[in-house]
Amino acid sequence: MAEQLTLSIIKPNAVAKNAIGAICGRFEQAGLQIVAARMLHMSLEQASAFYAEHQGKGFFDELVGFMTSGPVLVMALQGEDAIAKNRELMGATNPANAAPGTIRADFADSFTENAVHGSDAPETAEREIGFFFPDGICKRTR
Ligand code: RTP
Ligand code: MG
Repeated sequence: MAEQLTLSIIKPNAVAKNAIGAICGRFEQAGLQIVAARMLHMSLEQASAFYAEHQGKGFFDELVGFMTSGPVLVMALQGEDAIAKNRELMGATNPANAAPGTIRADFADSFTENAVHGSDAPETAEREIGFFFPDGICKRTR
């Protein structure tokens, strides 16, 4: 598998419970490098644009309301097979189904407040990284 980039978001509930360090530690221990990071409190416009693929779905308003409820930490992660590796570390979307030891099993509060976001494909990762880091990232070469 090749070196990849993926976008990670530590969501407002995980930031509020002071879990940034614990979650970033899991990424680093798994060999993912943080190559961009930005803390921000998203506007309704930003969150709606970021989640445009989910517009019209039943959970959209709740999702956007939650994602704008407090600050988030947005990161680009780099590593071997980074997209799948990150999603494995995250666990299932619904924390009730998340395997023990995954980030969502340990830090999620509900289906909506599930602690983290991770890109689901290379094209999505490229769009999502460009969305939050339009000026580029510090991609590692060593
Ligand atoms: P994410 O995009 O956050 O990494 O998570 P995902 O791919 O596993 O889930 P996705 O289907 O893309 O949904 C995006 C986020 O919307 C919320 N959600 N709530 N209550 C519900 O039925 C429901 N379904 C989705 C979650 O916060 C999910 O991560
Ligand atoms: Mg998704």
